Amino acid sequence: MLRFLTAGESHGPQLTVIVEGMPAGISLVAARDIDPDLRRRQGGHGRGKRQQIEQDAARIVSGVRGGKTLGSPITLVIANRDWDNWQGPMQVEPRGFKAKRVTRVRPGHADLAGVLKYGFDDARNVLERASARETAARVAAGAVARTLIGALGIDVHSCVIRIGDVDVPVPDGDVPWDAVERSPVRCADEAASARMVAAIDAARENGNTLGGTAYVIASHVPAGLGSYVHWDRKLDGLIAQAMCSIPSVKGVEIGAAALAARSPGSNVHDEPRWDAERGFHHLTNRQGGLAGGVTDGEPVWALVHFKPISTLLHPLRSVDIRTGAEINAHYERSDICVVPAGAVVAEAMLAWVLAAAAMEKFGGDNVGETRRALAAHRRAAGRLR
Ligand code: EPS
Repeated sequence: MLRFLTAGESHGPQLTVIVEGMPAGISLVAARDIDPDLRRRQGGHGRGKRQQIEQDAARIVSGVRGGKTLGSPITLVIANRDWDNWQGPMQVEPRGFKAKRVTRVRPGHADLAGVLKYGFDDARNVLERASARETAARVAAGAVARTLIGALGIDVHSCVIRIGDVDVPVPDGDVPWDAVERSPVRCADEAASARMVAAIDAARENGNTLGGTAYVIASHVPAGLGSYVHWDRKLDGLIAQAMCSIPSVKGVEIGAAALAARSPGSNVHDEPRWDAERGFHHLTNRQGGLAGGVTDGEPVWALVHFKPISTLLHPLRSVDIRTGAEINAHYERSDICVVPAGAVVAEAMLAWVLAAAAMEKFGGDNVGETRRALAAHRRAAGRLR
């Protein structure tokens, strides 16, 4: 079973990730396979001052020898450079500790819900872990997963299709991924990119924040990942869970879900065909590569909707949890828009879910075994019954 665990507070000394269940024999080099994704997560127009402090890089401290995975747990460490500025309020030891309490909880953030859950009198106990800083650890785990699915021929990409009220159509067909990577907002359309940048700048001027929508797609996914036999093995459900676990995400569409909801069935469902060259395939892919919770052999794609970031320079009104008085919410600093970065996190989560599903179906202690099981499956799946 492939699984990962992250640990670390936003302003603590480091983030730690343990990835367990990776087969042996996969080439894994942090500077080549993980750090580029960490840098992509830090980017995007609309990021705040924290990203100017951090230069995220992963240090592998277990599970890899001579550049190859060993099959043992892989531990990754990402240092928080901002720790230098927070050693007092984030001190681990009790002696001399003085908390600077956060009591003016921020609307839209986990502050109040977390305080109520854990019985805290200081929202910093919540926001340190609820911070989107944790997504750096997930992107690192996703990058490890990407080396596994990459070895199986699957690739994962993302782009931004909406920021605030600026949008482009949902891609159908090939996206120019180079153009996406060059865009400051990860949008392939240059004119729309410029409008999105302008919208973010206007929000910054107004002390406001913006949300939007990311498109995420995995290609060359074999048919048969996931299962229809139990609700908690359905891969569309697992993808939705993974996406909704990303901070700021409030909605996920698998394939053209919103369009399907307002269309007659004859315009929605994907007709299958068979030919000797491609085997079974579909004429369209509106179901996002998933039927009954099982991959159908088409690319898996989803739309991920992000709400605007919660911390506002011109704060909303809130409550002080000490006094009950109505007051402006707490402000330290914040991003204006995280949708471009969020798209990179969504990519990591999709890579992860597919890697876990591939390991469940194909298994293998060594990636050669995994590859051989996949090749046998692909041959069998292409044949007429
Ligand atoms: C983030 C780190 C955080 C925030 C942001 C994203 O760092 P800091 O709180 O020190 O500025 O910049 O997270 C949030 C706004 C949030 O609400 O979680 C990161 O590394 O992505």
